[in-house]
Amino acid sequence: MDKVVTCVAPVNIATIKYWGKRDEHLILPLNDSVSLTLDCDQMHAKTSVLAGPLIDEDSVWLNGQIMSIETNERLKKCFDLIRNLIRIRKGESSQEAKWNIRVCSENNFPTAAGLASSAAGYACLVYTLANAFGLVDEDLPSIARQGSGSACRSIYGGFVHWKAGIDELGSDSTAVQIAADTHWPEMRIIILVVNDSQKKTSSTVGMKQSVKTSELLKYRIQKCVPERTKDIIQAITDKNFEKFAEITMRDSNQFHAVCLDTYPPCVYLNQVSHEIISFIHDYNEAVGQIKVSYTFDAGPNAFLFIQQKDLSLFMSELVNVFPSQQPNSSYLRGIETSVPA
Ligand code: 2P0
Repeated sequence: MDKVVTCVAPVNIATIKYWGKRDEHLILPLNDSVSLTLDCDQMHAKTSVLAGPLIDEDSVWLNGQIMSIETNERLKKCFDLIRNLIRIRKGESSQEAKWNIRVCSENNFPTAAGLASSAAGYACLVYTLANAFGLVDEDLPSIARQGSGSACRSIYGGFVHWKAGIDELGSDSTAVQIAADTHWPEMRIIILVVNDSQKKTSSTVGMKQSVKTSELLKYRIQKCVPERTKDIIQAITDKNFEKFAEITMRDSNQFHAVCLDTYPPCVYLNQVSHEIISFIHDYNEAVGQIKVSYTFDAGPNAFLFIQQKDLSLFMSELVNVFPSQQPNSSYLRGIETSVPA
């Protein structure tokens, strides 16, 4: 290979949250999750790969800083799995599996701030490596999953279902596309960045603690997620916004309830997040219909879903209530992003 291969992978926003693993090493989840992948020109990771016999060692640069591959089990695993795939597809003695690889990756948004950076990062790494070696393969979501669970969902655009699966080796734990990004052209996402600093408890650590200590997590997995997953897939298929929006809000709230039920608790939402939640419910009540919904990942930043026809009225209310970048107060920056272009 004598040329650099560059790919872009966007973040995905979960409407049914992944929280808890049944296998820490293989990154197998306890429950199904559902998400929407943003457009490539929005929040994304951009990764370039160069591989060849003349490259002296593997190296990975993330946002201008070199990463240690040897001490990063997940990064190492992704390299190993891609090399395995090369041997499977091109033969045991393939020289390409022995080449060293240089990777350079950048996010165009804050890293590790609860904005799904690892999902975009690992999806992009695996997809770019696969492209560099000419491997278009159905195994890519499973490889990306072993970098970061939610990364398997960013391999696909549009609406995506990550099936938890039951196989101990994870053969049935993979992502499938529910609908392409063209399916629901009215759908928009507004991202309100409340705080873009790195979160205190990483998702990996937080979910491990929840599995150990939260009774509510067990209830959520057995009694709530299976039916919600079925219902939200139906709502997406039918483009039933009210149903989609209600399930999304309920699932976000339950996920954060699980975080508080964890001991010691994982507190990801802050005062501004709670003000946004109240504002959305007040707004929907005032207009007499669910026109907008929220979801929060492992951080205080809000992801709002709304349809294009309702956007301008809502935005005018939003900027009234949350004027951007007020000095000396917790502020809220709005990035409006849309799905699809
Ligand atoms: C999600 N999150 O479904 C949920 C909601 C955060 C809150 O997937 O340990 O970074 O790498 O598998 O994928 C974040 O979890 O965790 C996440 P690992 P990951 O989007």
